[in-house]
Amino acid sequence: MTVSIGLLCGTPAQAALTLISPGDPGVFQLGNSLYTIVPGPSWLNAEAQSQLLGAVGTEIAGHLVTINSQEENDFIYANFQNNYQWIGFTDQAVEGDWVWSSGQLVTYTNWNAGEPNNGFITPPQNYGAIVSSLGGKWDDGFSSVQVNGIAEIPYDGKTSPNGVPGPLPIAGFGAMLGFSRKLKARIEKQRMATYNA
Ligand SMILES: [Ca+2]
Ligand SMILES: [Ca+2]
Ligand SMILES: [Ca+2]
Repeated sequence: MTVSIGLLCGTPAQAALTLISPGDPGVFQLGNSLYTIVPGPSWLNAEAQSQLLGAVGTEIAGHLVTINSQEENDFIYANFQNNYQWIGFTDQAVEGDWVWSSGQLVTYTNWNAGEPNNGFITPPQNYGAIVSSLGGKWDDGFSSVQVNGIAEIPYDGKTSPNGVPGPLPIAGFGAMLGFSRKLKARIEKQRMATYNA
């Protein structure tokens, strides 16, 4: 479903988030985060798609996943087995300075042996991916790689960003199911796309 937050608050619309919930098809929860696949094909588009998602009751925009710990990496590896998928790690601004798109501090890395190698050619590899065929290790990939990403969306199930109970969902499960089917179709289409490590 799409909710205009500005409209609900009686102010000009500034953002529209598609809201997801624990238990929705393809949505997984770990602690105060929800995770789901977002379509690429590029890292930049997958990040943009992540920023269009929020959780029902919380309504804070997501990002490509920030992997903070071995526990979170194990969780992502266990639930998203699509081989090569974008995570929110990038050194696009300053070569070799890897940062999370969420702005969170780097507390954990899980690079595959020899990575990040920047690809050795131009344009360089500036975008992080988790690779299930490598046991959940990470690679830095080219912007031309066409794969999906994994989004992480803040969720506490109780409060909105200003600390008061969030608005009730204004669309039914049918609307959410329609959204999920469309998303699944797009993801399946892109799953056929090729990639290069
Ligand atoms: Ca995280
Ligand atoms: Ca790089
Ligand atoms: Ca690489």
